[in-house]
Amino acid sequence: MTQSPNNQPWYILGAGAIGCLLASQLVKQQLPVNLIIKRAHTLSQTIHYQQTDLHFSCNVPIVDHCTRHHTITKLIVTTKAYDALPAVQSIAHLLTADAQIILLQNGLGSQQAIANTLPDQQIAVGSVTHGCFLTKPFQVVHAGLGQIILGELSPQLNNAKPSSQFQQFAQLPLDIHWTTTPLATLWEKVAINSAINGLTALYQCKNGELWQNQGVRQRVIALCLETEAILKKLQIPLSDQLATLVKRVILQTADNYSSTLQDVKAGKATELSYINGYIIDKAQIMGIDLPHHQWLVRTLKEKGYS
Ligand code: KPL
Repeated sequence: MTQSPNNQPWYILGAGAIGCLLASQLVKQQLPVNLIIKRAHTLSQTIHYQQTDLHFSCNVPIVDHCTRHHTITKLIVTTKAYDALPAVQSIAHLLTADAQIILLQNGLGSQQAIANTLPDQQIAVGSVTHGCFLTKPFQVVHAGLGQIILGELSPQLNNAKPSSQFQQFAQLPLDIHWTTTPLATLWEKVAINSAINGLTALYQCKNGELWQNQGVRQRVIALCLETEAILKKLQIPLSDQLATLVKRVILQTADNYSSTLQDVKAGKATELSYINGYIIDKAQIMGIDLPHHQWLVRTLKEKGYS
């Protein structure tokens, strides 16, 4: 029996906080979903979702990434940026030629690398601002309601509305918005993160502390000015002056530990190569030095954070 595209299951690659959040929301909408896990030892996994005093648990089938018994037409990739390309390559043999793929990585660079290896599939890229974390594997706390801004990567598919399977995803109750300029959205997030994340890792501080110390605040502003100059050259618009956007995010997330500081504390690799590193690479192609970004990346490397 052939399944209609709407009934075909979603597959999620990456069982971190965002992967578990999405899996739980798909199950809640009674949409079939599988989690793809390397060297899976179990056939299903219970995901616990918590948002303040709302709790629920759901069971999600687990698929090993080496399986040959599945055909994937709907894929969501929620791995770290540096894991995204190898993870997608590891399941590429399961993807149909018309598969629809949603990439939700931080930073920029990984999305284009995946699109280059999958020229036929339809790819949407997105930026997630929901605050969530795992208390244990598969136990996700949805601590801050945010948004997902999503759009198709391929310019000829620049529709104002999401196409078929993307529409199903866009209906999840996660304040999902569709854009025709997803790269500008991702660039704005990269620009903001590039002035916050690395500095919080360097000074081992909460986001809000970056604005409290005058010397550190000046570093934030210097990073913003360098990034803004590059974005101007690339003709990528921002919704406001970068320092204003960054100050707003710092104050709104004052009590947060940035994802980069959390990675450093957990002894994991950071995604800074896809944030500050991406901006430095773009500048280098144009023959421009970015002394503040370069200093930040170099100083973090000297401390052993990459
Ligand atoms: O996106 C973030 C991150 O930590 O990666 C911010 C907005 C800085 C919130 O912590």
